[in-house]
Amino acid sequence: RADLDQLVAGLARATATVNAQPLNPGLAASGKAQPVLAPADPGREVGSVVFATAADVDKAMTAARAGFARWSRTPVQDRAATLERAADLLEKHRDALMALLALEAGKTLDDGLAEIREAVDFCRYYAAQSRKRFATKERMPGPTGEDNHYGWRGRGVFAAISPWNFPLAIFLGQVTAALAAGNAVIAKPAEQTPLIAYRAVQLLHEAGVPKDVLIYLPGAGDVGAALTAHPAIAGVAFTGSTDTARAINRTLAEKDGPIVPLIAETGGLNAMIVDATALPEQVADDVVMSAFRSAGQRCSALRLLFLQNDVADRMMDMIEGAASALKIGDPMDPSTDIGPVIDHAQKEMLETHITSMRKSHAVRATGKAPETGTFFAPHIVELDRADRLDREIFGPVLHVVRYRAKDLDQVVESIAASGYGLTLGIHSRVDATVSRIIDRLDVGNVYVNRNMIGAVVGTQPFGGSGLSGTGFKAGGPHYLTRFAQEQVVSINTAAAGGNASLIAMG
Ligand code: UN1
Repeated sequence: RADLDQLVAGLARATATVNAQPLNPGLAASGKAQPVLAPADPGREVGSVVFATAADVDKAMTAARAGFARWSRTPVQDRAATLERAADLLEKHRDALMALLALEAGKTLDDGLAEIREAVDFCRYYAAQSRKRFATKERMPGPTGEDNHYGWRGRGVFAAISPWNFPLAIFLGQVTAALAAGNAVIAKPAEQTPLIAYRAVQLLHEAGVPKDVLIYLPGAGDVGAALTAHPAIAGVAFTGSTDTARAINRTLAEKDGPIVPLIAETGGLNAMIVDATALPEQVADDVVMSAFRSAGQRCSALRLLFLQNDVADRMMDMIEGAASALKIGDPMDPSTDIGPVIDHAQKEMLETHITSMRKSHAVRATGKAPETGTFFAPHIVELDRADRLDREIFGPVLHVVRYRAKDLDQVVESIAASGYGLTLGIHSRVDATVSRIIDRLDVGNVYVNRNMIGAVVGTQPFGGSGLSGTGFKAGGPHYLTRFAQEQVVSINTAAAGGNASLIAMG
């Protein structure tokens, strides 16, 4: 309790307005000043930022090209140490970052703390991975008189385009992966959450990432579009909607300059299957956590729950009971379970969805949301068929379908038919059922007899396939290699002089 009081007092002190200033000399953004408003309290200005315009992209690129030339030759160990210093700084500024996450993104204190933890983990994990993979060249066997050295290098200037739902963790996950692999980065945060990204970039600069190696470019969609279309861009890391990922793919295909990769994590129409052998109390907890916590604003969140008929009534009662105990309100209050949704547009989208669902389905709200601010109470929608839901509804709305035990294969087919493949939950104590479901579905992250959110960096690499993205797993052992390029140097050691110094570099 004393710790909590101290934390809350610290947060109150840390809620100063953040007015983003140009971070790079000569690279002041040329757009309009934008006020950033708090979703929980729209009268409150969290700070302001000047948005970049498409015209600023070229200047940023020229600077970042110069930064890349130096950073790519900086020893891997030094780059890794810089990211580790950034992790220390994030921890040091925890309270101020939590306050900003609550104000700008409406994150509860639990979610804010977890998000900072994740950002710190990304810094440390990618630093460690870069040391392991990139610090030494591997010697490949060759015939007598020949030596082959296999190694990795950065690709150039990466664009990092990130979402508002994890404005610190995903933002820094992309940025630090690209940096650890030896790239320079131009980072465009979501337009709803530019201030937390601004603070993160400031801290990385303070840790020693040169200002022209990491360039902060806040702005709207036109800035992202100009960035991905720039001929000198060497790759794009993107998290956001499937439609935007497609648009980026088209832009990359058509732009001048080198052929470059897209690393994309997009949406999900994530399902959970609960059979009659599941433990009801655990199901209720896990469903509420997966569907409603973080106001359902996670790509990993549960959208479509399949309940076996025999247990469905009881499970529904327990889920509704647990959901109605959630407290919706001020994200800075430690007793709050669910904060606001990100903005008015998102709230309206949810209201429109619920209104249209009400026409032919039973819909129940399980709590009461405050009137002011962009709050939205959790809702449960009972569907007669899974295909009534054909797109991701990003918010605290759970869709439920009942199924008969003999129709399990149809349930699995209907999940596959959505085309998404991000997360999947299974609650069953029959191993054969669990394997049968897993075998038939192309889903990136499967959670068995637990909730289906909160993948842990390093042990639960996260990312999906199909409509859910390129399938490269953030926080996993192979992620960094997606940002780097391989090079093999083959040396004729029998030639006069022997090139001994080149061989030594292996
Ligand atoms: C997202 O919401 O964009 O596992 C993906 C989790 C988080 C999800 C991140 N890492 O819940």
